[in-house]
Amino acid sequence: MSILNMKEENIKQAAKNGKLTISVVGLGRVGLPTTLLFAAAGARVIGIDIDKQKVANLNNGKVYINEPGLEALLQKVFKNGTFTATTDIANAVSQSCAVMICVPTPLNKAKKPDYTSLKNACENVAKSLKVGTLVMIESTVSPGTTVNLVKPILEQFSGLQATRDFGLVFCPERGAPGAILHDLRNNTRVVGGMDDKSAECAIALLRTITQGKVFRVSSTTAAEATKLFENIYRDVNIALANELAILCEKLKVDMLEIIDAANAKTIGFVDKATQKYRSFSVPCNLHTPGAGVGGDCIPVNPYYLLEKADDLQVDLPLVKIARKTNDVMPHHVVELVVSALKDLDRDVDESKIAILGFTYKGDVDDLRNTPAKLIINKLKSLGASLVGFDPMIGTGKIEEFQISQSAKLDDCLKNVNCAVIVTDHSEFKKIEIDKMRKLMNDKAAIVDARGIFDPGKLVRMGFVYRGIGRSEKRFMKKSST
Ligand code: SAJ
Repeated sequence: MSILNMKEENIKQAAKNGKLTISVVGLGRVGLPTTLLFAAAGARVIGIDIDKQKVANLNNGKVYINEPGLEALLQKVFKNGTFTATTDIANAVSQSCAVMICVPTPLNKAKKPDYTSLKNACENVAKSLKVGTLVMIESTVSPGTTVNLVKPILEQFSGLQATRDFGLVFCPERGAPGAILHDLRNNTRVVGGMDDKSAECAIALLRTITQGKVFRVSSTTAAEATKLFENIYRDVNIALANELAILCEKLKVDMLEIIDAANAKTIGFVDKATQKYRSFSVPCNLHTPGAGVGGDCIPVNPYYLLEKADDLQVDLPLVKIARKTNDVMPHHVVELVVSALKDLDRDVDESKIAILGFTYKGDVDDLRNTPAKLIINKLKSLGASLVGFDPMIGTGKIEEFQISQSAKLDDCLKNVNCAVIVTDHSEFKKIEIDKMRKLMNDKAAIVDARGIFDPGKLVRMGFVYRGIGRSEKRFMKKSST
C-alpha cells in the first residue's frame, strides 16, 4: 500500500518493523543525520550521494562529518542492517515509499541561490518515482521553489502528477552544526504540503524520529518562508546587537551589562484567578555582539528571500541593512586591533598578532563564512605577522587562510603583541589570564570580539584591552573603591 494512504499509527508501526523503505538524497550535514535517524527508528534507509568516496566511507562504517553521536549512530544502524549508501539513485528511489531531498542549494557569486543540485536531484528522483511515493524537500530554497521549480521537474520526468500520483512537501531542516542529532530529535519541525495527504504523511514520518512538535503550515511556500524568516529574525537581531555595541564603545558603557539588564525586562499581569503575576513571552531578547555572522544558515538565508522579493519588486531594506551591519563587524575587529596597538605605540606591520579561533562559532569545526577569514586577510594586508590557533581545527587544515597555525594555545600566545579572540570556543573561556600575561609580550593587547573576558581584570593585569561593545569602566570602579 502507498504510504500516502496509510494512517499515522500504521506508518510508525511500519517504520519500526522495517516495512518502510526511505531514500535520502544528499548525505551532507543534514542528509546524513536524517538518514541515520530514520534507520535507527527501524526504517530501511538508502542514503544516496553523487560522491563515491562518501558512499564508500559510509558503507565501511566511517562518517566524514564531525557531529556528536553520528559515528555511534552509524555503527548502530550497521548492526541492525537498516542502512546502506549508494550512488545509484534510480535503484534506490524505485524501492522507496518516501524520498527526502537534502542537497546543497548554495549561493553563487552574485549571491543568488544556485539550484543546480536540486534540479538534478529532482530529475533523477522523478525518473524512478513510483505512484504513491512521498517526496520531501529539506534543502533551503526561496519561497515558491517547491511549487514553481521542484513540482514541474518531478512531473515532467516522471509523467506523474503531484497530489494525484505522488505526495510533495517542504520540510526545512533545523539543526545547528555541532548539535544536529539533538536538534533533529527535539526541535519543532515545520511541514507545508501540496495537499493534506502529503502533509499528514510527512508529519507521521517525522514523528518516527523526533519527539519535538511538528508544526503544519498551509502550504509549501509558507514552510519555505518560515525557515527563512526565523533565520532572518536572528540575523537582524544580531545586527541590532552589533550596531548598539559599537555605540556602547563610544558611550563607554558595557553592552553585555546592558543586554543582561534589558533582557531581564518582564511585562505581564496579575492573573485574577490565582492572583499571581504572570509575565508575557520574552519582551526583550537583545542578541550578542560578535566578530561577525558566519555559518551556512544565518548569513546565507536572507539572500534566498531577497531574490524572491526582487522578483516581486518588494524592497526589504531592514534585511539588507542587517546583512551590511553584520558584514562590517570583521572590519570593526581590525579597527580595534589597530587602535589597541596604537596604545602600545606599535603599528600593525611591526606587530605579531595571535588569532584565537578560526571557526564561525564556538565549539564547532565549521569554517563556512567564518568572519576569521576576513580578519586574517585584512591584518595580513596591513603587514601584521600572524599566528593562529583553533582547538577544533587541526594544524595544516586551513591552507586557504595562509596563516601559521600553532598546535597549542600557549605556543600561539608566546611573545605576541596582541591576541584577538575571534571565536568563542569553551577552551578560550578557561584561559588563565596570568598565564596569558606571562606568555605574551611585556607590552600586549587583548581584542575580545566575543565578550569572553572581564575587561577590568585584563586592564588590572596591564593589558591594553578592546572588546566589541565592551567598556572596562564598568569593571574599574570596584578596584578604585
Ligand atoms: N552570532 C552572534 N550573536 C548572536 C548569535 C550568533 O554574533 O547572538 C553569530 C555566531 O557567532 C555565528 C553566527 O552568528 O557566527 C550564526 O550563529 P548561530 O548560533 O545562529 O549558529 P548557526 O548558524 O549554527 O545557526 C543555526 C540555525 N539553525 C538552522 O538554521 C537550522 C539557527 O536558526 C539556530 O538558531 C542556531 O543554529 C542555534 O542556535 O541552534
